[in-house]
Amino acid sequence: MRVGVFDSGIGGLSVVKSLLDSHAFEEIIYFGDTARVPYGVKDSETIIRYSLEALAFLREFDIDMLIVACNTASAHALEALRQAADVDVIGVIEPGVLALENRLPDKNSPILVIGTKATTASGQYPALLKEHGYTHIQSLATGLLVPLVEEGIFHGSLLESALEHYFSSLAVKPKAIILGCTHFPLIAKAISAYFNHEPLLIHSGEAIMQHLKERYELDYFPQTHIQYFASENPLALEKVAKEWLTHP
Ligand code: DGN
Repeated sequence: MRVGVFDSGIGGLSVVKSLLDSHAFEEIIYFGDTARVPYGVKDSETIIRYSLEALAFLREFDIDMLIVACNTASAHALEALRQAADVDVIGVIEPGVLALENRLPDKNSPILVIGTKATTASGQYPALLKEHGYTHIQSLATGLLVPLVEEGIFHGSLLESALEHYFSSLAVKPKAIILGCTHFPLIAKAISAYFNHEPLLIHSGEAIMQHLKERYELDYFPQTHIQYFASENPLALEKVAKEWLTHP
């Protein structure tokens, strides 16, 4: 299978890591819209327009499936992409909620969803969580964590201050946290350490792979051929890919 993976920038590489670990793909074409990142502060119309342009680019590669490895684009553009595409389009939101349901069946558990401003404003995660019966949902825009990850700050006092800034006023300690932004798996350890009761963390890449395994007959490929494209500064994307794809 040749899969196209699209993100607003480098964040989708955390999803690519899960795709590579699965060995389910013969070929991955990654497109990061690095010239126009972040999508997380843009309005819905713009996010849809950019996402459709990414689809048009990836279509040139004759892809069999599109993975929208960006929570912000999944929250705003999934329907438009599905209408425009002639292949299956998989976003990260539904797989994230289903992964949570598999691992935390108690629907009264307090759930925290963190993401960009645009993802939070869309209300997509809380709406779907409610549809699945969850009753206790807190949703928080934690956009400052995105540039910290992009700066390679995965631990330390600066990150701890940002976590304190966002989480200190939470009314209830979450039993599970949906990492509703592709950057956040890289700081999963720090987030877990902040809440010293070890909440369950839901990671978009792992959730998407679980979702695909349950719905498709996937083959095993010992090697995956991967090509990376960026709308600006591809060398910077390459550098981050080398760092992130070996990140534990
Ligand atoms: N990749 C984006 C997301 O998962 O929401 C985060 C980066 C951004 O566009 N702000």
